Amino acid sequence: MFQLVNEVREKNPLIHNMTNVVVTHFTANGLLAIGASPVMAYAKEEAADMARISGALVLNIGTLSETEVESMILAGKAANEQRIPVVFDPVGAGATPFRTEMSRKILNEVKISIIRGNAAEVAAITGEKWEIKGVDAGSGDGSIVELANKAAHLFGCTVVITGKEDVITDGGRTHIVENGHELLTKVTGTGCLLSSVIAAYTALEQDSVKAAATAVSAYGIAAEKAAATTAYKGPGSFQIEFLDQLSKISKEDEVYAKIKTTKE
Ligand code: ATP
Ligand code: TZP
Ligand code: MG
Ligand code: MG
Repeated sequence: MFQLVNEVREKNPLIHNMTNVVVTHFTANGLLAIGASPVMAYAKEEAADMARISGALVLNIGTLSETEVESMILAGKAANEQRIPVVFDPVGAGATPFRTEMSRKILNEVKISIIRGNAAEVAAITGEKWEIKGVDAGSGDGSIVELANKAAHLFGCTVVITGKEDVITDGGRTHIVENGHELLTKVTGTGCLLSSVIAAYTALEQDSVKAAATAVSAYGIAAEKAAATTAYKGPGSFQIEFLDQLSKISKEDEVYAKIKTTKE
């Protein structure tokens, strides 16, 4: 499975990120660290052209505007025409009606390969109830496996719900990943960067469940290694070490993977 980690480094896929202003720099550095090639392009005059030459497209609504969503739809449709995978991160869906509405618009107009969000965001686009505070998931009493399954069937794609445990499912096969570290919740953009890392892996692996599970586990392992030497200092040092560890992750790290397969 982790062969893919090395392949991304060897093949250096171009990843087109239409993402939010909070995480742009961190996302570009994180993608460089795993061996991918990041590009950000938003203007409606070029978004579709950039999507067409990329290995995968990321649509992230973290600081959305109506104009940006129009560009995202142009890029998404261009990617769909060329069968280029599109990853959707519905940041803050459910927090405001605008975010939920725009998420639904994107999902209606663009064929998405993978949705990656926290439980509250996935619940919001699926029409389920879950507490949300801004862009952070609150508590909910449902099962995240059931929620992910419901979303996968509803949108006909792979769904990744992250949190302490991560669920990856296409509605048929389901993996639960237990890698990661709590410090990831103290650095903004770690969910957004993960969506872009998943995009880099899915650019080279057509099996989107396998691509996403590998990406989520490798990412969590890098966080565990970073925390081992920086947790006592705090999130600032962790963030820097995390980028360093992402740049070293390789197929040899599969021994640290904690991936449970609940449905084959
Ligand atoms: P939120 O805004 O709710 O924090 P997010 O979009 O930032 O959501 P997260 O769910 O925080 O995304 O996921 C980002 C990364 O952090 C994932 O790799 C996930 O596995 C990891 N993660 C999140 N919470 C924990 C935790 N309590 N313990 C370990 N890893 C975690
Ligand atoms: N506000 C709008 S987008 C954003 C914030 C704080 C970044 C969210 O990043 P993540 O990865 O979901 O924590
Ligand atoms: Mg988080
Ligand atoms: Mg997020």
